Amino acid sequence: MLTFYDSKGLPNPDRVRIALEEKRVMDQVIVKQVDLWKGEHRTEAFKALNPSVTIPLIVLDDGTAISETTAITEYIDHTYPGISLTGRTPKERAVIHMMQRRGEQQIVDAIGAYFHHATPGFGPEIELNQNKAWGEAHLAKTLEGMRYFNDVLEQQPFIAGDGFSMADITVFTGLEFSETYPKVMVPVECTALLAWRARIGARQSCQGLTR
Ligand SMILES: N[C@@H](CCC(=O)N[C@@H](CS)C(=O)NCC(=O)O)C(=O)O
Repeated sequence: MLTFYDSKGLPNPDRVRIALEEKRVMDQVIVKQVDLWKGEHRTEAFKALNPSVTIPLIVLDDGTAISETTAITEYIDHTYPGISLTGRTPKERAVIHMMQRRGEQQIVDAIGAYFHHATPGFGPEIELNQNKAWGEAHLAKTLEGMRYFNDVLEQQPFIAGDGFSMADITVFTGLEFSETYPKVMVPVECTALLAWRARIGARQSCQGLTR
């Protein structure tokens, strides 16, 4: 059975959990919750599995450990039948990849930099190299990203076009984290983004994300 090192309520592991839920395979997975506030990812045992010291991580039956969210979700999408999350044709795959990368850069990673550098983040024992100016710059980047995705969703129903994909999951989890932890809200004028978020949030896979 696949083992999934999770940390509920954080965007990158949430992306993996939603992908597993979309594939309806949570019952085929062993889930291990890792408390990042307690530094449980900084142990030597975890570092041996993932030298990047980040969650999510999956470990396959043969012992192969895979980190990096997009690598994990590619594995999940190609291992289990059902809905396609990363695209079927070369064009779909490229567009989803591109939009997902924009979602990471402009929302997930940007709000993460704000959280880690300009707020207490995971606390003083974990946040050892804070740079407030760097964090504040990423707050501005996040808000710019929200406006960019609002513009995208004024033109099309989903982040990567006509169908639901990993790109939706990525942006959705970034917004959930943003509003739950550093409390950065989607601007009210971003009506297309807010309407899309309500639609995505109604999916069964997206229920109960907070810790
Ligand atoms: N590039 C990695 C980033 C993963 C990442 O940063 N995960 C966060 C949780 S959302 C984490 O583990 N942070 C640990 C820390 O900041 O010490 C991926 O795509 O999986």
